[in-house]
Amino acid sequence: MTQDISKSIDACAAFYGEDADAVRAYMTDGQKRALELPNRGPIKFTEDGELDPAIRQAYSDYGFYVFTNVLSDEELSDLRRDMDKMRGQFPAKPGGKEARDGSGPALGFGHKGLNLLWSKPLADPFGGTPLANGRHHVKLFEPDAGDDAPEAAPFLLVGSLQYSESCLRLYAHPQLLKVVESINGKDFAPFNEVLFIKDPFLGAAVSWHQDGDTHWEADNFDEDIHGFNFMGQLYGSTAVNGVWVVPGTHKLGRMDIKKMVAEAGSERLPDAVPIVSNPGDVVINNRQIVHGSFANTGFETRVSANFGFHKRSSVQDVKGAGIHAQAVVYTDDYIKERSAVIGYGINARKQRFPDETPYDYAPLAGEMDDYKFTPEVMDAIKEYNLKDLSI
Ligand SMILES: O=C(O)CCC(=O)C(=O)O
Ligand SMILES: [Fe+2]
Repeated sequence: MTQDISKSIDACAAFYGEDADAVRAYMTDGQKRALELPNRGPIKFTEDGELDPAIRQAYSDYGFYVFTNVLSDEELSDLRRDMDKMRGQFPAKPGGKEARDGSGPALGFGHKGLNLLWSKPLADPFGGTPLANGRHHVKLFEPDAGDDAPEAAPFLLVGSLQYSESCLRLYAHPQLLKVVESINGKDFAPFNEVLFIKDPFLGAAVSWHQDGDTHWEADNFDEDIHGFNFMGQLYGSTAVNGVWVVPGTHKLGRMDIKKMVAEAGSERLPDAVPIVSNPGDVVINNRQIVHGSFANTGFETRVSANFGFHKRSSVQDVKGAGIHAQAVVYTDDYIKERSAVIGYGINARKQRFPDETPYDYAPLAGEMDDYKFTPEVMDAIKEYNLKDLSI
């Protein structure tokens, strides 16, 4: 089912010098262990529209679940086409004003909010730095990308829905939003949306971390309080290019990652497993789980279309953490404004996939006429991510 990655594992190991054998064994074993876990399969609901209890339980046990074949071939090719188009709109290098394909201004140029982030090839830009409130405690090994590598490679596109109609439509996938409802309640709230871009022999590492920032000490702390991300896979993911997670850590509170790495004797945490997926699969990943990805030293591209959701009680009247956007108190109006992209997404999806039953988002019930999707909407939602609900 999943890709044969033996060539990539060899290529990857060769970057690690004296650790080559250890890396080869870790990648090979991880890929195998991941496929043995009972946390993958199609999305299923009960007759009452709840997420299948066995899936809910497996998601709770492991902190992630791979929903297989969620995206139709049509939707997947829309997403890939948009990805190629966006790559053309990237500047040739960081900060460039012009799109590299000559189509006009570079994507995100002049935006106040986070947009396209770059990294030195194969580096770990967050690891061991104070960025993102210092949540990436250690720096991962940074393989040498070689003399022919460019100075910087695209790494993260933040606020992706404003750049791609197919990302906006994916955001409103009715089955996925039913999953959100089942876990976070009918009045669920947005989080943020990004594309993680991990090109072969260039893609940067994301050091081990937990995403949540706000509610670790809360009296009502539980495994779901910092929400989750969906990760839509445009090309699949493997042990070499994918996100690794430490199952179960999403229930344990804030983890001491430095200590975990010290005890393991290396950055290769022994209890971690990679998220292995095929193109068109969509992963649900708890934001509290210890997770990260190594630099992509293999032949396969990974692009994950991430989009996350919160319980309303986790964000309403809560002061944001300031990682993804300004740290303000999230009022009802603020959350509603940020939720407009759900309304537009639902309508955009209805136009593209008229045979599908659209998701009915309770907080916008009776107001959907205000969220008609037209091409102008893509301008109207420019910089919508300034209001990401960062907790
Ligand atoms: O995709 C990756 O490599 C990292 C993903 C991640 O950290 C996240 O989704 O929170
Ligand atoms: Fe993360």
